Amino acid sequence: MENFSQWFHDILEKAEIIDSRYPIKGMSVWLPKGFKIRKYFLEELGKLMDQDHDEVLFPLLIPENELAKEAIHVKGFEEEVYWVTHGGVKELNEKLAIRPTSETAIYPMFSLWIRSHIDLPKKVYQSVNTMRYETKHTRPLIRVREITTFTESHTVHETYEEAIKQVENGIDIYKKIFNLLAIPYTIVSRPSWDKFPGADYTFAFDSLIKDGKTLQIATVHNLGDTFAKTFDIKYEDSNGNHKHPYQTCYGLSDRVIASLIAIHGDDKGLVLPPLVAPVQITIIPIIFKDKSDEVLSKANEIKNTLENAGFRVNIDDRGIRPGKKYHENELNGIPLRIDLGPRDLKNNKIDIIRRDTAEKKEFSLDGDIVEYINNYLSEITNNLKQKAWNYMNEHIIELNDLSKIEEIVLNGNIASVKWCGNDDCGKGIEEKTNLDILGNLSETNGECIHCGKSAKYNCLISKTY
Ligand code: PR8
Repeated sequence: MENFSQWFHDILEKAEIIDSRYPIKGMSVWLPKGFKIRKYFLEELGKLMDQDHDEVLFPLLIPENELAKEAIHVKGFEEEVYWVTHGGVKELNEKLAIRPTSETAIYPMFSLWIRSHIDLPKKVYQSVNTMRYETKHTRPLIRVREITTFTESHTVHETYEEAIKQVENGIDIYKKIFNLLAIPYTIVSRPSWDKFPGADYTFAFDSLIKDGKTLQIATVHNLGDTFAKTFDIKYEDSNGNHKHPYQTCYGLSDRVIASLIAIHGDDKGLVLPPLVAPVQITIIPIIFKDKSDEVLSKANEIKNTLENAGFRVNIDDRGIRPGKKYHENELNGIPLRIDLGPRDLKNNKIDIIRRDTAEKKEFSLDGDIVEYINNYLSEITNNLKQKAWNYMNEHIIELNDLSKIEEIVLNGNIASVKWCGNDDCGKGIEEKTNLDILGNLSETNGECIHCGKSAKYNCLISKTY
């Protein structure tokens, strides 16, 4: 993959994920294949979210006065908000913001819903579209102006400790979904200048893309009681005292789909983790005139068995050359291909070819095909996970010399350095190197790579999207 940017652009088009020719910058059309990947992703995420949150659906529009209430928050989004100013030809009395995120839509309602400590904790989420007038270079799925797959969670708690705990829970949920998708990640606490606007602190998941840049794929924020104070959210505790609760929020987006395409794909096309593959197994009947009925009926029998067990199966019996079918299946990232010809019928076996390694195995149809395929798909997910984690870990380089950092990072790596944690020093590093401090990975001691004072953190530095 010589030129990642071109590869990514081409794959979205060739594998029919999205059509980015929609005539508004930063907005694309989800095509049927892409939409299915998105749907299976959202279903799995929904299952995880539903275990501990209630799903809700808030309106798209936010009154200007609500958006403006939280000063730091509104400042952070000032340049990115789309406004609705007219209803038909009539100018609205109050401008309405299209949600860039939903704190200021949800929290005024929380203030109506939350009365007593028995209403807490409250944990809700929604999967919606949001709009941000991004000023940086837009890219399909990666930096869009209409974020079509924004799953945002908002929680409210009696104590700060509970909010801290909820931040950890949010992190755990995201670890689970990324593990299911075989996406490797680093988790850091963002430096103060890169926190979510209005948050006490922000944890972020980043993944390393093949062009050497990191992509922020999820964030988890502790909001403290800042928003509760602004939106007058109060509860009565068990002693009858009225208090402001503590809040968290966390979210992820279309970028997760971008990262799974970018991380696992290869020169032949998509390589999809089985969980989100629109088709998990494709059966290719090798048809000769006299035997075609028998081959097709066996193919259908296998398809039915596998479908009844819950797999997504397709028989590719189009009248085109098998070579062309193989090529298309590879492009579409279908995890397993089954070849079935008259000779296989006679020997009561099939050939199974996996997309991730191109390995071909023979399977005797006397065996339990459901169990075999199930195990094989898990093996594929595990292999994708292992490969992707190895790649990322090999590209995290520990450094103690600031003069080498640009070369190392611009060669496609993430640098891990010791840092004092001081804002001015950190911004100094960013200015000198023209790179980005991702944030703190863990605590440490020793010497700061920049100012030489005592170091507090192992800190990651990269070129970010
Ligand atoms: C919040 N409030 O909003 P966050 N295109 C694609 N993905 C994007 C874009 C974009 N333009 N902007 C952000 N994301 C909090 C938490 C409710 C939920 C993705 O946080 O602003 C990024 O992966 O960090 C980002 O981490 C995630 O949405 C959440 O957005």
